[in-house]
Amino acid sequence: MLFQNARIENAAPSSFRVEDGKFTAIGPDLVPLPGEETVDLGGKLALPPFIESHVHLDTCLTAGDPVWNMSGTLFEGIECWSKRKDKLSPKDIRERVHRAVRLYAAHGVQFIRTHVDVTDPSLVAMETMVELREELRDTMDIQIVAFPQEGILSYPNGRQLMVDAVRLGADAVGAIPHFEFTREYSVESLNFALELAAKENKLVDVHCDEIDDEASRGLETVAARALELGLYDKVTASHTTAMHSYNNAYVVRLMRLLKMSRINFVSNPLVNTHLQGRMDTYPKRRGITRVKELCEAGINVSFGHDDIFDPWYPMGTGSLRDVVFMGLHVCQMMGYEEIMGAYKFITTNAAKTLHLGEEYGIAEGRPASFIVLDAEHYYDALNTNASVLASYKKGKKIAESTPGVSNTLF
Ligand code: 17E
Ligand code: FE2
Repeated sequence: MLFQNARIENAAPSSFRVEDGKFTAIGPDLVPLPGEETVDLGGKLALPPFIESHVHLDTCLTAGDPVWNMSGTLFEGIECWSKRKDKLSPKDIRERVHRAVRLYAAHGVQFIRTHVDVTDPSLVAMETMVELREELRDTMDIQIVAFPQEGILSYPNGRQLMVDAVRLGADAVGAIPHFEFTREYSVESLNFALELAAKENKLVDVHCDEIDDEASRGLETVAARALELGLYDKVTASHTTAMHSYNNAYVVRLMRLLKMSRINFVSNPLVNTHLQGRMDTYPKRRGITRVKELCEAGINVSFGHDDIFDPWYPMGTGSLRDVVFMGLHVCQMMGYEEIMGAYKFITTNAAKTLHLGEEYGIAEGRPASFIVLDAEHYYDALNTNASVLASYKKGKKIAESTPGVSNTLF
């Protein structure tokens, strides 16, 4: 099948051929082979599929059940979730994850890294998510992080639960240093998590310093261990909101280590704009990690949604456009080139974090997975909240949408 007249990643119109679920040719001068089916993409923007590099699918769609988060803080969210955990069952998890995956798919997402809370002696969410990862394989690639929401050292039997979760099939090991009881526990929990990952050949994704405390310094331990254990870019630091509040002298010292360690960052600008700064009066901190400076230093950063309608965030439709839109505002990255290239936060940069390798990208020989947006370039797509007209995964259309029409009556 020949797809014609597509602006691939903001470039001039071009064509690409898809055979047996792969891209077999890409270029402006391709002509249909005898009898070949053609699809005219009408000069619209084609991108590699969107990637959700940070979400909690096990908690999604539970806001207000059994209680609403009234303070809007991360810590009250954790309390609310602790109450909801008692009601978890395979049926409840399956139903919510299926709904969330459909929301994402309609918005052009084909890959999700989900954190799954393993501070639960039953590990029911982990077991169910491992099944769902298999079941949903044809429509959504899911990567699972064993996430100790209530701590590794500060939760009963926390270490063993992490080991069990990895045995059940987690792809990555998590940690939450800023939630551990003490600074010593926080360092020890990170040593434990990264050593477990090194031993079991897993990726790492740490909820790292998600607090407005300038003394929260889990990140330096994550980066140092990533370097010393040779894990490098297998390691990701998510949130890192305390970095917003670090003093500049410390950040300059830290940057050297971050570059040497080659770790990835995931920032969640939509949710952390809502959760952070809650103990401030005025001025209130934005509480987002230093995305602009990390990018300028050549460090890989992607953006995640983090939550869809759960104890930490009472909104969300599964559209990563909202995440990018907020991210560019709050990080003050609104230069022309920055806006035009911002899709990379939810495509190629996220692909690096997830280690998708040759499985991802519009290039000959790779799986023919791509999306078509109702715009000519990403600047316009972002600004107009353009619909994802079509989403193809390995050559098969898995979602489509018809843009709404508004008329002025004057
Ligand atoms: N849990 C956590 O520790 N931090 C978050 N941002 C969410 C869950 C959503
Ligand atoms: Fe998170």
